[in-house]
Amino acid sequence: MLMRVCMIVDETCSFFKALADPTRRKILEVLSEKVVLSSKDLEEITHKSQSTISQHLKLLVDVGILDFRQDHWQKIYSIKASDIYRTLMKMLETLPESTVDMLSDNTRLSIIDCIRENKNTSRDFQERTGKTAPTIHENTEKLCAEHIIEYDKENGRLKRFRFANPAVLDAIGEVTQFLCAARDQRNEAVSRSTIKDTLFVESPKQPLKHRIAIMGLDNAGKTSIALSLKGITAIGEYQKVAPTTGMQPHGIVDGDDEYTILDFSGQEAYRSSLAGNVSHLVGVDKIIYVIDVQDVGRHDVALEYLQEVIGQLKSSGTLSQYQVNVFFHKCDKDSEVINASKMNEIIESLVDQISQIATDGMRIDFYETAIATVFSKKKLN
Ligand SMILES: Nc1nc2c(ncn2[C@@H]2O[C@H](COP(=O)(O)OP(=O)(O)O)[C@@H](O)[C@H]2O)c(=O)[nH]1
Ligand SMILES: [Mg+2]
Repeated sequence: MLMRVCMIVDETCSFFKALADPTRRKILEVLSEKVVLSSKDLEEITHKSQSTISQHLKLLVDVGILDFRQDHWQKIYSIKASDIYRTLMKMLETLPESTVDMLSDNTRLSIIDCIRENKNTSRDFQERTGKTAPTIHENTEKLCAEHIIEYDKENGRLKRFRFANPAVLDAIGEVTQFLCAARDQRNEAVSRSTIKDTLFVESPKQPLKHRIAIMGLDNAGKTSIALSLKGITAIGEYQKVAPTTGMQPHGIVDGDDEYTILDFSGQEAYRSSLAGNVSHLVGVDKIIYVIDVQDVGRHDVALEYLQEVIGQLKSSGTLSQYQVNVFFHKCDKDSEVINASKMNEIIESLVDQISQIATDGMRIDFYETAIATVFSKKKLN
């Protein structure tokens, strides 16, 4: 069986936490029978105050299991992920209610995820979670006591854990798939709104066809940015990115707007010919200049190249036609290479240096950018 599973333990944990509360479970139970109800109805059924109920409803909407529509002055709720709800109920036919509590814990979910990958010893769990042996022991004991996992007693000193009840595995598999799909959708929505924001060109022409040049050193992330604006969110696509040779156009249509992103190679040989001949940039509305903030050793070269391009445009008398955006790229949120304060320091210094290169009357804006891809993995059994 080919199964796509996301490793999103935190989100899975929040999902089960949302289900672990008796009032919220009651809300779901009622909605599973009545299909749609207003918050007022739910207040009456659960005998809870309006503010309590609305907090519970918000949480269930946030994790994606409930949906609502506004009907005049009130909200009407329904179960959005009814398949998942049914799978969860099926799980609870064979297991106690407390199973849901068991699954709303990061350490225990990570242990379960390890077993799913056939990494089934305490040592595997310690490695995955970074938790101590006693903590792992305590949690495996709890999972065993609830009959979620079990192990062979005769199997020497090394315990190998496995699932005791396939319904749990089904439920978790379905929940993670659901959460993965929701995350993909969110990323796509973000990337769509980002298109307009990123590629927006002042004083739009008729018809609305824009040309945008994306430039910078090789490996700065130019092609990845173009791909992400095209709405490609799968990490595999980014790993496959080969160095661009020459110039590669990417077409993007967004409503009435058509954009052509000219992805210029940043390899040395091509850079010098491009900087020396700016006729490549005729008809371009906007230049996005990408600098890899993490590639500190090549910042001088990156600034030199930018200076050359600006110098050429200035001497051809066309500089004022261009909007220039500088992207400080690979500003990864949790970068292991550079910490946040160092990153800020680097960016401040780059802004200073570029401001000196930029001449008066030039339209130049600075942005921090990063591509956050969905972490997913494939299991082939
Ligand atoms: N850490 C990090 N890596 C990135 C980011 N964007 C792109 N990359 C990686 O940077 C490398 C170079 O990207 P690519 O788009 O080929 O750069 P180009 O040569 O400028 O077109 C690839 O391995 C990308 O996966 C980002 O925001 N953060
Ligand atoms: Mg490229």
